[in-house]
Amino acid sequence: MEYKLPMGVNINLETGVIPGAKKLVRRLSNLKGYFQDEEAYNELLKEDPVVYEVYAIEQEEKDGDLNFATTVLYPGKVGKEFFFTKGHFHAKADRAEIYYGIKGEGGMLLQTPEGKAEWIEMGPGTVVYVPPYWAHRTVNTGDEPFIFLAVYPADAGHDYGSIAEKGFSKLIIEGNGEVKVVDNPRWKE
Ligand code: S6P
Ligand code: ZN
Repeated sequence: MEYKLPMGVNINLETGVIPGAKKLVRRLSNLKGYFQDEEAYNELLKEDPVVYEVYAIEQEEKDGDLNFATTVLYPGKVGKEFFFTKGHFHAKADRAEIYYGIKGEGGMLLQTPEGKAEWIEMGPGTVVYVPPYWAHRTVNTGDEPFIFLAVYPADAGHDYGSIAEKGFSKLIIEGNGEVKVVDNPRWKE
């Protein structure tokens, strides 16, 4: 038996950076078609801001192993919609996940394949359990970077297709200075 070696790393709790992790950057141009307000999207595209960064330590896609990653989700809005991550089901749809809030304010939007949605507010110290089969997207509802850790099975994979095409049945928007969860007018079952 060849044993893998254990390791410990320190997450920078101010920046979200994990030393030695693989870094992924998602700019607004990588989120074409995701936001409701196309005019606001095209206007902001001139600057093409970074919407989020992911620092991931990933293992081979094997049953029983674990990956972990931090996400730094920047504050901002496209029209009234707060900045968010793409959102995905797991390719192996029955794989669950744990999130842990590190810094900033936001929340998680979850959805079953039938379109039943749930919104869970997150701040530093919040643990969110993502059950098997639920798609998940995080949203920054604050005015500083929203940073969190995710721990997920190494063989979970990502299935972005259906969210890219249909979105979530709910939108997280700003209205009168408050965070509102509203129906997505474009949602079709
Ligand atoms: C992976 C986990 C997170 C996200 C990250 C970016 O299963 O849920 O690390 O990958 O927050 O979101 P997305 O939807 O672009 O992968
Ligand atoms: Zn996931």
